[in-house]
Amino acid sequence: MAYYPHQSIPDYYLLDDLLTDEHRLIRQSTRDWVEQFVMPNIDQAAQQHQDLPSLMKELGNIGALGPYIPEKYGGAGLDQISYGLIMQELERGDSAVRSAASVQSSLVMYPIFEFGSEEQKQKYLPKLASGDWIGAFGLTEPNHGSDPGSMETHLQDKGDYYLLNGAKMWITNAPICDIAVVWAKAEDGKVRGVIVERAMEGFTTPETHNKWSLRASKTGELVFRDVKIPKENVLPKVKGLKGPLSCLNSARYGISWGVIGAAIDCYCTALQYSKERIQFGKPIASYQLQQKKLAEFLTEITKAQLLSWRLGVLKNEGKASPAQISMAKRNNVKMAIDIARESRQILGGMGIVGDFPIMRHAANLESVITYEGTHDVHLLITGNDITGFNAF
Ligand code: TGC
Ligand code: FAD
Repeated sequence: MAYYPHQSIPDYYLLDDLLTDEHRLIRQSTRDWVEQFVMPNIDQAAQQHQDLPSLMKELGNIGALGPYIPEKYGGAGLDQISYGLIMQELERGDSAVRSAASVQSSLVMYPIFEFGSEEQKQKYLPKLASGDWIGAFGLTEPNHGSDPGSMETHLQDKGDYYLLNGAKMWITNAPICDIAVVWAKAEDGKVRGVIVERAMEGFTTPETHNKWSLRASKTGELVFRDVKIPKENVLPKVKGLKGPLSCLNSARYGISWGVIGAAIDCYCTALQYSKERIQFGKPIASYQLQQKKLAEFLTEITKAQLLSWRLGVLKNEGKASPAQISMAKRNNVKMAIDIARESRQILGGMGIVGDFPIMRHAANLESVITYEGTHDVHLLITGNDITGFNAF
């Protein structure tokens, strides 16, 4: 593969000055791992519709699972900027790699840490942090995607246990999960979170095949037919839709950083290629039309870096609002997908082959712009926040 691993990563506004030595160290070690483990193998994995072998164990080894979960539960006890930088480096490799880490960290470990009992934390978090266990997050259903409040999956109280029935769709890592954090309506109509284990009778996870996007990530369904859920598997500390939506705040924040990595990989590839590719006797980088594209890429990447960094500071201070997170997720994913599409054009025909990473990033970002709240849903969240009118 003709990717350019050692070119300099853009930092046009010297944002490194805003980072601590620890931040830079964490970013560098994640970057080194991505260049050794992801870059050389990812094209083949994506072409063959396979995830990278032992990915979760590898991510556990580099501390990318639950980076901000306290060390006593197996996490790394890092701050939110560190989490963001890890997501950026992982997605520079591939969105599927970032997805694996962000689902496990923000959508599985976070709710267990935030809403779980002490027993649940001790039982699940260390094994999830090490990558020994793989987790999935079940919110979306076949009939309810953007509107999870209308979910049909439900719990029936049977005294000693609950009976879980229903189905979740489009679930990252469903086919390979050991546990799933699943959101279902109890008989009082309130949404509850339950931890479903692979061995529970009536629980199946059929795979979704033939995706053209996120091909190095497994996606599937979670199907529940009279699954007996012991009462100790219910997350005790949250009721209502704010439970799953709080998890999304954490994952969406991570995505706002992650997609900067995908954009950087496309930008660096297009810049290098444009300097080497000669047409009409000169490098195509010498033509104004190509320079306009490259200059705008760097401008947009720099703006996105500032947005995510500031959001990280607000998150560290406990001040980031869900609407601020929506703005960053929406803006940065659109920035990245636009750069991927335009970079592909700079490479001409070479832009469509797996020798370069651009087409893979562009295809992946079609999922990223849809999951964790679509581009339009995030606009409506901002609209609601600034006008006070709900347009859903
Ligand atoms: P609404 O009435 O507005 O709110 C219901 C309750 O939730 C609270 N709330 C939030 N709490 C925390 N964080 C947030 N972001 C919150 N947003 C709302 C709200 O205050 C209220 O609380 P309470 O106490 O009053 O009950 O709810 P709604 O039904 O009108 O819907 C709101 C809407 C549309 C914004 C929301 O449902 C939404 O975000 N929809 C998009 C769905 C989505 O993002 N799904 C993602 C599924 S997971 C996924 O895609 C993983 S991809 C994995 C990978 O990376 O591979
Ligand atoms: P819909 O909600 O049907 O939306 C279709 C279109 O209608 C969109 O353009 C949307 O913006 C628009 N729309 C919807 N409502 C409105 C409105 N009120 N006003 C204007 N326009 C509107 N989910 C999980 O729970 N866990 C996971 O791990 C997970 N992983 C995923 C992995 C992949 C690869 C993909 C593709 C999805 C994943 N999802 C997951 C699901 C994802 O969150 C949903 O696809 C997403 O929330 C959108 O739901 P939907 O696909 O049902 O689209």
